[in-house]
Amino acid sequence: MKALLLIDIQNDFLPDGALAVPAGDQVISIANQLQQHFDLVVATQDWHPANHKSFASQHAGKNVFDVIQLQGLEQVLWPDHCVQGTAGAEFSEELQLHQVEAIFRKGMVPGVDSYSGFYDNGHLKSTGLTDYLRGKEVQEVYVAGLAGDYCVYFTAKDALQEGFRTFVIEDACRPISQEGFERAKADIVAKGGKVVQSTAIVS
Ligand code: VGL
Ligand code: ZN
Repeated sequence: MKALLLIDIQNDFLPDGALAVPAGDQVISIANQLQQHFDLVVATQDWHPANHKSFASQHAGKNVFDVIQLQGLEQVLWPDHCVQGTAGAEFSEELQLHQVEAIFRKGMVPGVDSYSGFYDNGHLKSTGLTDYLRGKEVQEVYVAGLAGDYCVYFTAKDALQEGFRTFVIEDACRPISQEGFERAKADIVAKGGKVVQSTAIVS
């Protein structure tokens, strides 16, 4: 079985959002076209409490994009984003959700960030996504969404580690930094994953 993971296609990552990913809105129509080609579609949703420690606003004297140590992990400090219950945390209104069977939320624990749909950044707690996918007999995981160099990358890396055949759908992702995305894609390929285009799936 083949699953499509739609990563964090939420208003705050779209143009005019709190943590806008350049051209992030361009993934939406591709994500919509892709869904009918999969046995299973799952979405992730970044879902932070207002006092989340990944927010620069929670650290006196720190600025957005500074890097700090947080519970022993390197942490980029972000603008406040995807705060639970706010419009910015909602999925784009243009994203089709009727085929999305489950939504895995992440980033709820204030002291630890969670880029991957599978685990927090410290790999301390599972979201249950691995067991969910195995329960549906999924062997192949295709990853798309935002941001290509953060949550897509960390999700794909964990998918590989969990033993899924893993594909990043390059044109269905947009990164915060293009350079970061190039490194991310190279790392996924080095770890045995594949980078593919949506046209190879929808045609
Ligand atoms: C993300 C930074 C902070 C993402 C989430 O979805 O890639 N990036 N939180
Ligand atoms: Zn976040």
